[in-house]
Amino acid sequence: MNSDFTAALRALFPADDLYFDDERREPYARDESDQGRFPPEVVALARSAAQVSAIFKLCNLHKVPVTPCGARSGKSGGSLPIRGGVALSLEKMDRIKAIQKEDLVVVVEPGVVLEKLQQAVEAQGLFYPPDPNSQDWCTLGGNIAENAGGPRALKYGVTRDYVLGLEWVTPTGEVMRVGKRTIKGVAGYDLVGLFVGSEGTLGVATEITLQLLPLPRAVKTALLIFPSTLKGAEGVSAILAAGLLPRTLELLDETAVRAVENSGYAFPPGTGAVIIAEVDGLDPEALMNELVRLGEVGTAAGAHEVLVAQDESQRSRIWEARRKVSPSLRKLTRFKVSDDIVVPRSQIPTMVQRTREIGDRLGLMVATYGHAGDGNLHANVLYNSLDDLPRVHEAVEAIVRTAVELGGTITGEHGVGLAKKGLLAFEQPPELIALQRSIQKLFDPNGIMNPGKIFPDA
Ligand code: LAC
Ligand code: ZN
Repeated sequence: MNSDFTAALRALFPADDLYFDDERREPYARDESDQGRFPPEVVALARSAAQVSAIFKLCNLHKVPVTPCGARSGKSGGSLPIRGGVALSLEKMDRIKAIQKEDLVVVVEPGVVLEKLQQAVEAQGLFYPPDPNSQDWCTLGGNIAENAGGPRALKYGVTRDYVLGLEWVTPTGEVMRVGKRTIKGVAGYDLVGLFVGSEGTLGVATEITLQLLPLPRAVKTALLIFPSTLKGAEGVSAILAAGLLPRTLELLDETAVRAVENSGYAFPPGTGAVIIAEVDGLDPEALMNELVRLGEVGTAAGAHEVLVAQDESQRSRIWEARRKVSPSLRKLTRFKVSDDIVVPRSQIPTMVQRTREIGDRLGLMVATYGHAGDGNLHANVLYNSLDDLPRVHEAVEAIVRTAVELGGTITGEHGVGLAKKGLLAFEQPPELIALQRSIQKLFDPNGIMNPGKIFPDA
């Protein structure tokens, strides 16, 4: 970064919105991916699309890499400035601009924290379902960049399904509106579909138009207790095959259960694995019937206990246990790699079994949990010594290959980012990767935008 670049940057941003000092740059060197520390040379806090456009133009002129970020809650390293340069944070663009109740639409800036949006729309009887399980700190811009999913995707789909339109700044600094603000609309290519999930490589959203749903009037949650992980996985398949559509079907395997117990949560004696099932709708009585039916199917598949949350506090206790999984696993061993594979739903028991076998074969502890109803499992490889790393990489590769073999994918919601760019070729042939690289080149001819992500190194 030369002095001309820094001088031009200082002309674009007020001094308070540029961090050059070590202390304030440090947090921008990390995210939730455990991929390492990559400090940017400068952090710039954007407050408008015009500034974003100007900084992208400047970065092109001086060939300086720029990596967009928000809350840095991502799990694949998407927001890590691995080539230094600028970390462009959208965190200060945090206004909810409009909630249009009659249109069931909300317009937000990218730095809005998801929970703030959820609370604002719920206060008006509206509902925004996607929630990657970090709602108290993740931002909408990051949700868009990664196409975030989460527990409720089973019934309600993922972020992409709610994005109607975007104000988008391309890597060369053009500000454009893509998409629409109506439910239907097919004019031109689906650029919203291209941009959502582009992991910060094709530009950034500076305004987001989302569709909403009416808020379900009733929600009921149950904990199904199984003697073993395999029985739990079979329970998931059985529930789905019975034609039930709960809004969540989360599975915690034996290791995940143990980790959560270590953090102070008590499951009934004999708990091997658990399913958290949640149903929602308009009529509480119909809902209770649905949950009873779900419990019967679960019991037939091997659940020895079904506990239904009797009130909101019991319900939030259950979800607290679920939210604790990832941090609790982190405490079991010194290190962990968290995976995010998806398999067709019929293959969930096979995937769970094979993951266990891979861990056993390599002598590594593996915990599997997650959005089993979607076939989306977070397989975490836990280890204590950096000497284990070759085996850990072997395990991750084997898990990912198995998912692809079973008809699945290498990532369901965390993205490829830095963590999995070496694994993309397991799933996609060279021609497909080449086509995507050409799209990237079209948008970002100078390769300044979040370089080194998604695609394997040449
Ligand atoms: C979860 C995040 C890690 O499901 O995706 O907890
Ligand atoms: Zn998840």
